Amino acid sequence: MHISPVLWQFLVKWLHASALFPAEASTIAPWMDALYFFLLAMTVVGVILVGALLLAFSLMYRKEKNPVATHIEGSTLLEATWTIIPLAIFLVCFVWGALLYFRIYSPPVNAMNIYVVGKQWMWKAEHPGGQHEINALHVPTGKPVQLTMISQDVFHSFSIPDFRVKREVIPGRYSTVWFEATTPGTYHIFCTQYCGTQHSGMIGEVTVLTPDDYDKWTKESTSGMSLAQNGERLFASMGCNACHSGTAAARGPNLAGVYGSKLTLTNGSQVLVNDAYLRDAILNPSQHVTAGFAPIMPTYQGQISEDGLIDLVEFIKTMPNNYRVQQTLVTSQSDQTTPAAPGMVK
Ligand code: HEC
Ligand SMILES: [Cu+2]
Repeated sequence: MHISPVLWQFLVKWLHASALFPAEASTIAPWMDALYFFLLAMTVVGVILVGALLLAFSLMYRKEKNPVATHIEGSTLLEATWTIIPLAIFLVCFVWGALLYFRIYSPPVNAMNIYVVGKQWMWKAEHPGGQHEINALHVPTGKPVQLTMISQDVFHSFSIPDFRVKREVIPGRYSTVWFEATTPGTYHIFCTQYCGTQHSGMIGEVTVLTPDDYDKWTKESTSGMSLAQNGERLFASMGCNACHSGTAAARGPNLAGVYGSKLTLTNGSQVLVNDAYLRDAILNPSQHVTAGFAPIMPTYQGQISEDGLIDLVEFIKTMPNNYRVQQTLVTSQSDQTTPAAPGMVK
């Protein structure tokens, strides 16, 4: 399926120029707009149809023409028609919307990940390379970007109208959204959930750069330490490595390679280890104990900020390649289950 490019460009450019519409600056935007226009068109057709019939009937059956009310028996054909046609239209909207929904909420595997922490009243973006930005976000064109977002206080909602993306940012839980920017330029970021007195000031700017400019920006704005390196420091300073040293004698499982794997828990259920699971495993270890281990891990609730958690998660994610805590032990590289991690299924 393809959207007629020339007509489309004309329509959208005109709407944008007349300030009726945000720019279309992501790959998903034309698809969202197509559905939007379809809904708009169906609504217009409905309004015209109902309005015209209303007018026609009130003329046809006015008092002079029709002094005595006629009793009209029902018509199955008519009933069926006005049931089936709207049903078909609604089903089209549903399927179309569902397809878009799945596309928007399942990021491609090659997406680059950027963390976003929302708090009253600002957006903080953290790039894996360690670049931090406040109320700003730099992304390249032509590459899917996934945002892993969390709130440090109340509910917020992250929205970039020009990309047609928006998602709730929730305290205590990662939510994600992804987009692929198409056009270099700057675009608005909004918080679209009322979150306190200065909610309207919780805004920012996305800067979309060409891949070359983006590389330049990445190099210029690096803070020297990647998130994973910060996480590695935390891992040592918080004493995680005491139990997660990666050795066979360790009291905790070897965390290298755990990201993306399926863990079996003591209650027999299986879980996929993603960002959310890692975060939760650190804050509520007793909620899901890995099979083969004692529930001895202390909770770190209240002892570590969302930023710190992101650093730890990023460190654990990248562990197979930089597990310096136990560099001598390379068993983590192999796929076979090490004795230290009996609960791990690849
Ligand atoms: C007292 C020992 C101990 C300390 C300290 C400890 N852990 Fe654990 N950890 C465990 C044990 C045992 C398990 C497995 C049982 C469970 O899930 O609770 C575990 C499980 C985990 C898991 C779940 C993944 C898996 O393979 O089971 C993660 C992630 C984790 N720990 C990270 C950390 C981090 C990060 C720290 C430091 C902030 C830390 N742990 C500190 C003992 C410890
Ligand atoms: Cu907000």
